Amino acid sequence: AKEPVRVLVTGAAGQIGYALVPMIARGIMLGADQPVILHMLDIPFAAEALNGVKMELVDAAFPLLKGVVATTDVVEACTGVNVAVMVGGFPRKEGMERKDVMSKNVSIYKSQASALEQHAAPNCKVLVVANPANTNALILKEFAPSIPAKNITCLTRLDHNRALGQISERLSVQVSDVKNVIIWGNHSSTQYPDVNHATVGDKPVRELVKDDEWLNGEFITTVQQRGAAIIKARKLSSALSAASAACDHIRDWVLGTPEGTWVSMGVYSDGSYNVPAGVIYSFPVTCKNGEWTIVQGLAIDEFSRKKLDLTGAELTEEKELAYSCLS
Ligand code: NAX
Repeated sequence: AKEPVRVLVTGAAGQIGYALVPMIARGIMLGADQPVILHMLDIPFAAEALNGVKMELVDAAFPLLKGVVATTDVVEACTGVNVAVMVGGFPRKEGMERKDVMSKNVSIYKSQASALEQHAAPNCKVLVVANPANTNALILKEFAPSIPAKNITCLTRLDHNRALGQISERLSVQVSDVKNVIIWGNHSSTQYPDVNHATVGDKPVRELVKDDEWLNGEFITTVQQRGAAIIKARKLSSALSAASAACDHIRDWVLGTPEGTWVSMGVYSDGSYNVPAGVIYSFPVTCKNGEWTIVQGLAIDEFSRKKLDLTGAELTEEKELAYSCLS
């Protein structure tokens, strides 16, 4: 039998946490033959709710779940973890300045970076979900210098999956037949959902949709604004789809992407495609042997170029704002 993998979920008493931990315990993240031990962290205010989640995990009698650590102590939470999914953060409340929210998250991610660096298992893989996801991941990277930069990523797979979903609905085809959309840049409304290389079967999505106006307009804004549309409908932000995307992200990273398919991940930019280096930017990637590689050589037309630059500029600006919160 395989050794259990320790998976940390921060913010585990929140809504994404509640959807995510049962998926992990059922093997959706790491495979149906991979035992797991869940480490759940939240803040003292949520300790009782967190304990309730732990009780439900016990009650669900998941065969793959070999242990549960539920704690408000960041060191205990981080100790020995092989995978860390960072969902906990400070939400933007009405009337709050952007800088104030950034400042709260910078301080959270700075201290959690140190705890992971000192106590996580070697080669721990980190996925940041909490917003501003790209910049929180960057702060985590900066304050955990001994964790390889390639091990620190942020979630844009939800946006990627939303793009697949929109194309599948538009063409009335199975979502599993739509491949190779790309989310470029920031997990924010400046992200660029790109279908120029996407296919259904062996046909380009652009040829099948036959409506460039829709693809360059409404399709993009629908994906960019989908989070807001869910809040409007549910009066709560996306949770099951975010949890599912987090599982997809880690599963593909650890177990590999299928041949001929890429996915979108926020990763430490090396300046590929002439976007800013030194920020966490979402790229098309393939994964093999537990490592991601940016897909190279895709043609970028003029329309796309502007959008890659715009979202890159926003990330540079967020990086500066985050740094200004440190001083
Ligand atoms: P909730 O507010 O339901 O849950 C957040 C939890 O984090 C709470 O239980 C809170 O007590 C906890 N928390 C706060 N500070 C903490 C700390 N320092 N250490 C540990 N836990 C802490 O939010 P939820 O809807 O679950 O969303 C979580 C985060 O995901 C938010 O930042 C949200 O903006 C972000 N999202 C990111 C998405 C993405 O695609 N990257 C999509 C979904 C979601 O909007």
